[in-house]
Amino acid sequence: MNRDFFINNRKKFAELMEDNSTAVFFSGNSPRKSGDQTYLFSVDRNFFYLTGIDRENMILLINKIAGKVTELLYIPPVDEVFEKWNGILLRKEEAIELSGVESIQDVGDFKTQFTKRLCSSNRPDNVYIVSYLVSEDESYDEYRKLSHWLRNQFPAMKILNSQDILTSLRCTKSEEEVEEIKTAIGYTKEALEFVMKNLKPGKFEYQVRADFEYQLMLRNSKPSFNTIGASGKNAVILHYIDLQDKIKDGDMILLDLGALSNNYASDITRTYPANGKFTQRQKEIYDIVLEAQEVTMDAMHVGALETDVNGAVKAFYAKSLKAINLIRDDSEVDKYYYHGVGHPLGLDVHDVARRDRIMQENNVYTVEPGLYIKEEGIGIRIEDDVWVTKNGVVNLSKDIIKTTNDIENFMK
Ligand SMILES: [Mn+2]
Repeated sequence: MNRDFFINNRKKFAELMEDNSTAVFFSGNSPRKSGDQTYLFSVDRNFFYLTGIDRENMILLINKIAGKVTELLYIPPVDEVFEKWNGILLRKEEAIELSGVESIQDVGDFKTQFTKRLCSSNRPDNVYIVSYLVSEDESYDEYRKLSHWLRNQFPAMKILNSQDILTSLRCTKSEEEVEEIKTAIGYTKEALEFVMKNLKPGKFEYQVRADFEYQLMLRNSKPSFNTIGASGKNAVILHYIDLQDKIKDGDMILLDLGALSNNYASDITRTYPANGKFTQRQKEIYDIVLEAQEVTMDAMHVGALETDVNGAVKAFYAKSLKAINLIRDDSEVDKYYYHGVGHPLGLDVHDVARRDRIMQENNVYTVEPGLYIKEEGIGIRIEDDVWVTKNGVVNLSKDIIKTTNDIENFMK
């Protein structure tokens, strides 16, 4: 991605922060597994959004003192022994090139320099940390440690939450971000086509997952979350990630999955008949879910309340499920449809969101109605990723086939 994007993100953050403040952002570390082993590193998405750097153990500082903004990036120093085992560390020049931050420091000096800054004559009045929930104890570990240290050492310092600013910025996607999501959707499409071609009864759910993730790996991508592959009755479990069952003839498989492109996520769900042909009943339910998707997209627009969009889907289901005699009363919809119709999408699969959730221009949402009829072993969800523009919603994943006809023809 173009580094101007990240430079601009910092600029916008600085504009929105209070004067005489300093903001601290951690890139995070690989969680410890056992002994000297760690889990795979996944960069803190706020840090990536502000720097474009996907590396461990770094700290970004944005200072705004008397209206003047300065930026500092702390990175691990070159360590030849570390590099022999773990790979080459990012050099100062590369950090500047990627992020556009001009001042690069040694991460080992952070605490001393930061303390000095807080004691100096032009010290900030406020320190911004990332806190996901209101309580500081709920924030990420490094932020929690920092806030405890601040409270002990600098009790007069005001601690502010930078997540509010970051959320307002990250909700509005730039053209470049939408392009990344589209790329991630493209990988998902190609991998799903491979899955469809290789799907057959007798295959195990984990093998379908392997088909999908193998195709992502061939494209130097990876899953944006744990792949869900639920056949038959398993599909009524929304986040089924066991994937141990053998797929039976006559069953469908619900695949809720996605890929990453530069840390931007796609999130797609398709439901396919294992043997390539839907039964009449499966088709009937499938077409209701497909129509629910249209109802959802029609209800979405700039200024729409998320709760109203959810309400529109439920009203549609109430009508449709009564028409096929599955329910008698509107209140019974909850038995067969028990989740929200979508969520914001971006650097996080369940992306940061404002509390009011009024749809605004350049938001990206998933649209994922479903129906889950446990007693019939039917679970269907269809999910696309859409971009809210002032001219209406644009379905970014419309090229991933989803009508029963198109699916049956493709799988023939
Ligand atoms: Mn989703």
